[in-house]
Amino acid sequence: MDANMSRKESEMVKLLDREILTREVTEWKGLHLFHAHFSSCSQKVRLVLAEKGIAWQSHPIDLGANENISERYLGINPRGLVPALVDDGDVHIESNDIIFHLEDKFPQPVLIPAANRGEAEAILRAEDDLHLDIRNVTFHFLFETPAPPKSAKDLENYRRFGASTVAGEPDAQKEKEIRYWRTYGEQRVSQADARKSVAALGRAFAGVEARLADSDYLFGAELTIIDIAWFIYAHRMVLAGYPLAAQHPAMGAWYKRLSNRPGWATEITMPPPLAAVIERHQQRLTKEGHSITQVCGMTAAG
Ligand SMILES: N[C@@H](CCC(=O)N[C@@H](CS)C(=O)NCC(=O)O)C(=O)O
Repeated sequence: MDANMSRKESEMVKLLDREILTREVTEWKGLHLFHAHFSSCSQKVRLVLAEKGIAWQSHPIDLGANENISERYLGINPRGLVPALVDDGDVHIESNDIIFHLEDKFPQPVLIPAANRGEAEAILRAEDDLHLDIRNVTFHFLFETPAPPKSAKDLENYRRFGASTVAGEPDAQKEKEIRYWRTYGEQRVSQADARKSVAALGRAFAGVEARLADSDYLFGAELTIIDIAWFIYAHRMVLAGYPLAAQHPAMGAWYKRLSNRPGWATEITMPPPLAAVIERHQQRLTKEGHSITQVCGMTAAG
């Protein structure tokens, strides 16, 4: 993402009415979230909803079955990504934009303090920029799909369905996603790329660690959206076998504290079949000398 772009220009946000091709949602009242259980961006939004005590209706999208690139879902989010929020018939996409929308509409409890709003935007932008790294880590150290998860036909439909603009502008994001899936289908995530992604996330975590040197939360004494966002990435890395507490001790303690917060356990509890898939994959990696700690030269303790 271009560092000079503002959030509005870069992440855009609310769809124009003509871009909502699945028309039924324009009639919906209240808050509806399209999301997936094991999606970091969905987790972030669900934790915001939980912390604010907001009632919402759940519309799970099965990423494994490519429901996100069905004609119906592309008619709701032309980028084919979760989450998407429908609020009284308006469609908001991009998790960070959804969060700012929720903060403005439901200001209590405050998750984005007014004094930190600009900084929070910048941090969330940096976090969003690491999304591909989180994907690389996930698809290398958590599981690896034996067959390409999206066939050539799936990708053709991905390109074909859904509006060609987002918030009135031609949108390059969908093509980027298609390229990612084509490359992943051909070569998966190489060990070298996975290692680079772990290093990028480790550098970001060092910044988080520094913030925790003299406060319980990242903006001081109270939980904010920034804690939620980094918690989700920390959790994904822990699942990948990253020794969080050994690498970043203050962050390890913060992670443990947040894990015990009411309502957060559901976000970090893995459905048993998925937990079993991850465990099997990691046992194989370890046996081959390719686990995250072996590949990145870290001690496994922690
Ligand atoms: N920048 C987007 C990223 C959304 C995103 O990439 N979502 C992932 C799940 S975390 C997704 O929908 N992946 C589609 C797939 O796996 O096919 C946001 O913050 O909402």
